Amino acid sequence: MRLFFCVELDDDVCRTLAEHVGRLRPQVGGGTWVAQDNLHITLRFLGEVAEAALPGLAEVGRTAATGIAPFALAVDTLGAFPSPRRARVLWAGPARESRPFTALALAIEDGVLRLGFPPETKPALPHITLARFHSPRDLTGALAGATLPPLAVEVRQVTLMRSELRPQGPLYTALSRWPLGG
Ligand code: 3AM
Repeated sequence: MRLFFCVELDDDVCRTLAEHVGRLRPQVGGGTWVAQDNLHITLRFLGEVAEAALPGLAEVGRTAATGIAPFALAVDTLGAFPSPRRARVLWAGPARESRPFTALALAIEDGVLRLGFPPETKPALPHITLARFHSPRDLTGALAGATLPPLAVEVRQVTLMRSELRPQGPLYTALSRWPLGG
């Protein structure tokens, strides 16, 4: 099964994001937009994982979550990977680095490396993917005029999510959740 660790978002955060994204969408045009209920912050993508690995991953999730106290992420910025001029991913996220988020992602990385997963090569930047583009798009204009209301994402738990890819978009199912701070 295809799995990833993530931070789920409260319904009100998803709703507010979806409203603002709705305004941005005509300007951006095209792209594959993430369904409101699927918005999340990825901590670590794992890919295809055998069922036998689940107990080990549960231990990784539990240990990482227990070691970090609950924290808030100020989601106040819209951005693009790898750059606004050649965007493949449009995201919302915090403008500033979040030490607790980085610590949480590193704790998970440490745990999955011990289980034998190959190392993650990309830095763990907290972001909520809003849309993906098959070919790079110039979003400098759309992003220059776009604003987000400051959103406080309360990070209270880590989720191990299953992703089933379907033609109409992925179906996410939470397999386990662990509270931060134990
Ligand atoms: O939340 P984001 O968009 O950053 O892009 C996928 C999504 O991340 C990413 O895992 C998250 C949940 O699907 N993802 C999908 N396939 C991937 C891959 N092969 C991947 N990340 C890395 N390698």
